[in-house]
Amino acid sequence: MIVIFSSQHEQHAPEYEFFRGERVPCFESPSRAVFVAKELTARGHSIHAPVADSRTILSQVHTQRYLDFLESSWSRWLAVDPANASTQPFPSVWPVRSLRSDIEPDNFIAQLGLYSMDNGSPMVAGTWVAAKAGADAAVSAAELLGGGEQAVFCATRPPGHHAGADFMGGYCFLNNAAVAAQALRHNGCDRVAILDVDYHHGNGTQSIFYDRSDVLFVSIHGDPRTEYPFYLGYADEQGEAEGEGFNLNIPMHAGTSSERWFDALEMACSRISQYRADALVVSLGLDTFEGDPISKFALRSDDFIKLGARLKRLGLPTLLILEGGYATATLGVNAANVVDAFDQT
Ligand code: SP5
Ligand code: ZN
Repeated sequence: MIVIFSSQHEQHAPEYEFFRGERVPCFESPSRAVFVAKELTARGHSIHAPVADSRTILSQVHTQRYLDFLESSWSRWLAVDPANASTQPFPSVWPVRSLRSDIEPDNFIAQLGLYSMDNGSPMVAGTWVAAKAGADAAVSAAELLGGGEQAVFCATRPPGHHAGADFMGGYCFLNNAAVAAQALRHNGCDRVAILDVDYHHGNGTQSIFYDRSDVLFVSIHGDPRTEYPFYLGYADEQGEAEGEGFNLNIPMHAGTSSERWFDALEMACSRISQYRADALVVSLGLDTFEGDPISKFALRSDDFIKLGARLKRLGLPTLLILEGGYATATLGVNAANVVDAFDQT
């Protein structure tokens, strides 16, 4: 399988995030992509840099004011105080219910809160360049599918599925899976299905396509009653307006066995088959792994072979896009297991 990978990812290397009030090293680290690229290379896959410019598609997925904010964030952060060069910006105030989010504040910290769902997306000087390279990879992969390729894997970081039209969150800045789906639509697919198997609900992707029937969103994830992102991902969210019936959430309790997880995958696949999609985008989070440090499902490395084989059986042109997965040393094996099973089934 063709793998798209940009070395620009390493420019996004924040030092710390917050956990229970303490600074801790970021779970979402450059070594994740290094392990993935290394394992795929060892198994004989060819690795290509992105060639497309995602700007046009990005502006169909995200608002222009959010894109402008992201691209200019680091210089705005330095404008607050040049000494900020050695620190990371974090939001500290958010426009929740009864506060106004329609007015663009001048204050950078106020903008940070306006364009964030949490304090979980640490930024550095190279964040925009790295995130943009991920979106470029998604568009490049969509173009390869258009050219007749059966499947492409984007070994992308930072991840994307928590990022909405106008906000970042959960390590995500640009929604790579949404960009991929939109690029496929742009290139002539009438119906695109997105299957999100990351441990965490893909709230950003769901919200981007919630009122659309041309992109089906199906997600299996930890029950939001107890699991991040908490405020979206319930089973009663089925889409609205045109999109009514084109959103399927399958929340599973923390601690779900791999056997039950594959039952959920069957339900997800049957909805996707029934939809008669022209192409499939998989938000391939690997934090469902039993060894993941921040998640609570129990898939073993061999289960990712089973996942790849089941995805192949859908019989659709497929873009696999890396999302979460924080058992870093095993991430390459788990990703390559999906990719190889897809190729060999
Ligand atoms: C793309 C993706 O997987 N984003 C995940 C963001 C999760 N952020 C909140 C994590 C809360 C973690 N609780 C950790 C318990 C560790 N013992
Ligand atoms: Zn996740």
